[in-house]
This record gives sequence, structure tokens and C-alpha cells, in this order.
Amino acid sequence: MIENLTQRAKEVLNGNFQAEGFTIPSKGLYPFQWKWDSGFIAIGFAHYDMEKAKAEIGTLLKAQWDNGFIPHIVFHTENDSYFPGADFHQSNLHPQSSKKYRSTGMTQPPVTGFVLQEMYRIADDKQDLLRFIEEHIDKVYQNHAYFYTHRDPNNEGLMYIYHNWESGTDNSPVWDAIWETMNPPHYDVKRKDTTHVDVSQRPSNREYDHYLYLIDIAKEHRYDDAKIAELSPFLVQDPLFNAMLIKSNEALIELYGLIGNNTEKIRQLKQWQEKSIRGCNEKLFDEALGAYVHYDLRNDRPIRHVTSSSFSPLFAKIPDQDRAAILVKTMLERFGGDDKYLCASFDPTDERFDPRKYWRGPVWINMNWMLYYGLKNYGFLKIAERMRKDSIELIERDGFYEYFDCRKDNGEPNRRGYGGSNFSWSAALLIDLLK
Ligand code: 9YW
Repeated sequence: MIENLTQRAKEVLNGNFQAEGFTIPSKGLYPFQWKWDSGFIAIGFAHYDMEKAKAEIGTLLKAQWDNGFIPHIVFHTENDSYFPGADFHQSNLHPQSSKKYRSTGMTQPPVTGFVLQEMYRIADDKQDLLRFIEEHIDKVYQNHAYFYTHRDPNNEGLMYIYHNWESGTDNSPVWDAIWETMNPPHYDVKRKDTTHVDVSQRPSNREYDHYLYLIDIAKEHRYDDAKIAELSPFLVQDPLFNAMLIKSNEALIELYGLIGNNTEKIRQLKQWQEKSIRGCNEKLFDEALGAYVHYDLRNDRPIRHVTSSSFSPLFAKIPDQDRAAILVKTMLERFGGDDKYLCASFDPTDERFDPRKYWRGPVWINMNWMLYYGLKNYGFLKIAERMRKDSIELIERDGFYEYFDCRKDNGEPNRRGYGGSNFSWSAALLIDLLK
């Protein structure tokens, strides 16, 4: 049975791999290379086709800008099945953007560092992989240097994101209060996502107005980081984004250690690391909620909602053991009833929870994968195993969907996953979870 499922996962991944050396997240819906998808996909490939895993990361890093920035989407090919495409984003406005690859002018969670470490863990031929890492690691380091130079205006060790798409959790209720502070124009555009996926499972048109308006503001200032920090109505410190950076810092420290002769970079990484871990623990942990929360830097207030991102610091070993136990208690109390699969993307006890709508409730396999390893970090083996089993069961029963209803009984006889089908990271991370 496991062989069968793994085989099907490989078919999904192989089917989505493109001749240009990258993998689309899902046919039709997402026809380009996405930054954090790319990392999760490489982990899946690493288990059976290391050359494709290397190609995935190598291709992404080729699109890096001269200032170290790595964009959230790289438009390798022309394709009009996705909106907003390269013509809307106009990455060439930024003087240091890639001259060769068209992309967006925003980024996504910095997973690439820990992905290299995972590939090394999985590799049979460690020497070969270390050579690959040696060739690419400085680009990842430069990406981290970009963050610490341009995304932390108050020197707190906490990077800001200026767009909800940078978080990876696009339409989370976490952003709702920010949308209320804005009044963007109505964009008369043709969305493509709702031609692939039922409109009830996607963000609303009004939400898209906000998303597009934020990009237009950034474009007006040629994607200049300092201007964005000064003017963007959306400026948030996200626990997930920062946990990914911290996890990747740690990975770079380990990998540079294996390579040798990189004392100065290791020293710098340790300094960043210390500051970021402190920033996360001191600013983003909400004692009353027992969870890490987002901070709205523009309006200077914490965003007090519990999401699956609230638990992601476990993956990067940010909390101490006592605080980790508090997080687990919060997770079990709010997200962990017997009638539910772990782990909803948004607090099931909150009135904004919607089990079918994208990042407003459904289970996402990439989050489950991180939380599984995060729980194991602290010895919460029973709940870690439940996280793993739930992920496998959802995919086995429903297929390789983009996201899943967390309710065991949702009143629908033909229950299924939602969003895109044959979704690459669901397949890739399942392969890892089945090992
Ligand atoms: C979009 C590709 C991306 C993911 C994001 C997810 C979704 C794309 O798909 O965003 O157009 O809204 O939210 O995390 O990287 O899989």
C-alpha cells in the first residue's frame, strides 16, 4: 500500500516537472516556479531522483537578483492561464532584478537553506551533494543577507513582509483587519484561478483588489525596499516567515561547517540567529493565547489570531521546552478534537474559520510536514505521529489535493480535498512522510 501511494506521488511529481528544470505546483492553476514550493518539491525528488532535486534548486537560484533577493514566482515560460503574470508584476522596474528571468517583485518564506540540509540528510552520495551545496550555498547566504539588510528596519531580527502573498498563506483571516485599514480601487481584471477552482474555495474579488493594489504601490516605487518599508499599508512580521529564516540560518551554519573555511559567514549567521530567536520569543509570543502571532508593523499592533503558522517556531527550535509544551496544549485544545484532522490552517474555534476556503481553515500538507518535524524536535512523539498519519490518510483517501477539509465528517458524501489537484508539494512531502 505504501509503495503504491509513493508510486502515485512520484507520478504526480514527474508529471509536473518541466523541461526547463523546474516543477509547476499544479497544472493550469499554477504554471510557473514558486519559491517555497520549489524547496518542498526538491525534498520529494531527493528521495528518488537527486538530479531533479538539484535542478529544481539550481533553476530557482539562477533567477536571484543582484541584491540577493529571490522572487516568489519565476515566469520561465509564457502562459496566460495565471493572473497576475509577468506583465502585471514588471520586476524589471527594480534596477537589480534579473535581466534574464521575469519574476514577481515579492518573495516567499526562505526555505532554501533548510532544503539544502534536508537534501544532504537524504542523499546516499554525501560527497556529491556536498559539492552541489558548495556551488550554491553562497547564493542562499546572500539571500539571508538581503533580508537582514533590507527587511528589518527596526533591527529586531524580525523580517517584514509587505504582501500577503509573501507569507504563503494568502487569504488568512490574519490579514482581514489590515484590509479594513485600506480602500483600494476596484480592479477590472480577469482572474484565472477561479476558472480552475470553484470560486467558493478561493479568495474574493475584493480581496484581490487589495492584493493588486499593494503590488501597484511597490511598482510605483520600483520595488525599492526602503520606500516599501515607509509606505506600504501592509507591513507584517510573520512567525512562519521568520521561523523559516531561522531554520535556514541554522542549516547554513551546519552546512558551512561541513564545507569548512567559512568562519566569517558562520559568525555572521550566529549573530543574526541570536537576534532573530530573541525577537521571535520576545515580540511574537502571546502569553494569553499560548501561541506565536503575527505583528502588524504598519499599525503597530499584534494580530491576535492562532493559525498553523503560530506553531511553526517548533520546526526551527525557537521556543524552549516549557513554551513548546504550551504551544502543544494550545494546538490540542483548539485544533485537535477527535472530530478533526490535524492541523487546520486557522483556529477552528474562531468565527472566521472556514473549513473549505484556502488558508481560512483547510489542512495544508506543507504545514503538517513542518509541524511533524517540529513536534519531534521536542519529543512530542504521539502527536507528531498523529500529524503524520492524518496527512497520509487525507491524501490516500482523497488524492493529491492542494488543501483538505479538517472535519472528519463534513456532511458531504463525496468528500474530497479542495483547490488544485495533482499538487506537487502534497506529493513531494508525502514521499518524505512515508519514509
Ligand atoms: C496564488 C503555489 C502557491 C503557494 C502559496 C499558495 C498559492 C498562489 O499557491 O498561492 O496565486 O494565490 O497560497 O502558498 O506557494 O502553490
